[in-house]
Parts: sequence; structure tokens; C-alpha cells
Amino acid sequence: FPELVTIGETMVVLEAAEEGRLRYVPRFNKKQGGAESNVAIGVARLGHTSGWISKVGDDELGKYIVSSIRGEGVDTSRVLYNQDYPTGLYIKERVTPEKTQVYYYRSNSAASQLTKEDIDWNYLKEAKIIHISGITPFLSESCLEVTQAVADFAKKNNIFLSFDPNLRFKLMANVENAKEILLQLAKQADLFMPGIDEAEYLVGTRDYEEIAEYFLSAGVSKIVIKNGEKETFYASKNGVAGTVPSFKVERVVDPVGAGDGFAAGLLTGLLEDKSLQESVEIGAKVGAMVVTARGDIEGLPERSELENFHNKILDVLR
Ligand code: KDG
Repeated sequence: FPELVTIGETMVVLEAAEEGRLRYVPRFNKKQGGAESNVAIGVARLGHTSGWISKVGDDELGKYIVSSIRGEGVDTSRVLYNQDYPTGLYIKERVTPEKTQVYYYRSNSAASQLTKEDIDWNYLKEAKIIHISGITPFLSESCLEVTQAVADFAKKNNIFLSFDPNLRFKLMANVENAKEILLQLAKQADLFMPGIDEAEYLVGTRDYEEIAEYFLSAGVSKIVIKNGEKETFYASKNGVAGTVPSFKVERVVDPVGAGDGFAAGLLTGLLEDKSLQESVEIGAKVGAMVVTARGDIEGLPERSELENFHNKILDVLR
């Protein structure tokens, strides 16, 4: 059984092969991407076992996603195929070198049909860490149920629950109580890792201490607030708190996937019983490495690359 299990939708990514408006872009590179599977791949690349649970269409793109993720060393044995709904898709437009725009073709995707009955709870029970995101609850009613059931299950069985809010406003647009749904999941988590903008959306302040206090007093044991290129703040219920500066990279090529890389690094540290500070440092390194490569997962480091990273960076933002 894998040490870390994630649940969520992965889509085929059609990434524009060149910059400019999509209507003038003739070629695309086919890839796959999904916040949760990106985390599973990142953890596997750093030498731990991970599994990813989802549903894909019983179609060529679904088979491509599964074989690609399996090829990255992630256990896909609990992924289901749906006969009636297609695999989701998203298109990445390279607006300018610095700006990426994403278009979803995912409503009524196979993954949106995931139900509680699809989950192998015995498999989940063996995990040391369960990682979920705030994307899944807004894919469909049944996906909301799955996410809440997984969070309840983790609590009940004393499994470490990691939650990245991963706010996707396009998905949340039609859900009235989106904020409440996210807050409830966040409060159930052992580790909650919002970006600073996400934290502000949820609790209405950008003050690290106030945000931390809000979640720690609600029962969260570790909170990590990512502040982009600047730093990451962390605090835990046993009183440890601090900030880790972000690593400066020569050139940001593609920011998508940085948060997933960060989560993969952080969770790897926790799997190895490293301190919260050390784990956040690993997360910050992995996040920085991800943005230097095009694509969600291409920049995720192997262990040796992670270890050599500090030799290569120019300096550290402080
Ligand atoms: O974190 C990267 C993801 O945003 C991307 O791969 C697609 O999972 C995705 C989503 O729902 O936006």
C-alpha cells in the first residue's frame, strides 16, 4: 500500500506549442495534469510510494493519462474507467512568456462522476497521508460528497489529512456556499496549505499570525501559508512558527504546478519525520524547480537533483 494517497481529477493538457492567441496557434503538445496526481508524481520522484484515485473516460485520453501517471511510478490500481462520460481536457494558452491562461473542457467529465462507492476505503485506510484539494468538491455533487467523506474517513481513522485549497474560481462560480465548504474541509485537515491570496479569501486577512490562529484554534495541527516568490510562513499547534524565504530562479517558464510541487516536497519531508521548517524548505525548493520547466510535472526533481539544488541557485530572497 502506498504511503501517500491522493484523490482528484487529472485532465489531458493541450499546451500551445507557441505563444499567442489560441486561434492562431496551429500546434499543441499533449500532456496530462491534475493537482493531486502532480503531487503523487512529485512524491514518487522523491523516492516514496504514492497512489492516485480517480475516474477517467474509457477512451484513448483516459488510457493515456493512466499509463502516463503509472509510468511516473504512481500506483493507479484504484483508478476506474467510466463508459458514459469522457476524460476531461484543458488547454493552456501561452499569452506572453510570463502569462499562462487555462481553458477547461471538463464539465460532465468522467472524473466528475466519481462517487463514494467508487473509493476503495481499505486501500485508503493503509495510507500514512491522504492528500486532497479544493478542486474536487466543485466538480459535481457526488465529488463534493466524496471529498467530505474522505476527510471524515481520515479523521475517524487517524490518518494524516493534507488539504490544499487550490481555489479554482471558474469551478466555484455556481456554488453558493463555496467558502463554507472549503473552510469546513480546511478545519478537518491536519495540514492546511493555502496561498496568501487563498487565505485572505477564506478568512479575510493577510496577517500570517491571524490566519494561523484561526485554523490552529479550529483543530488544524500545521498551517503553511505560501507567499509566492517572497516566502512561506508556517506554524504548528505545538508552538513552532517561522518563515522560509522562497528560492530565486533564473527564469520562470511556467508557474502552473508550483503549488503541487511545493506540496510534494513538504509532504515528503513529513513522511520522513523531518521538522515542519525542514519540510517547508523542501517544498520551497521543489516549487522553485517546477517553475523553471514547462508543464506541471517536468520540473519535479529526483532526490539527487533536490540535494544539488542549493548549489545551483543564485541567491535566496530574504
Ligand atoms: O495545479 C495544477 C493544476 O491546476 C492543473 O494541472 C489542472 O488540476 C488542475 C485544475 O483543476 O486546475
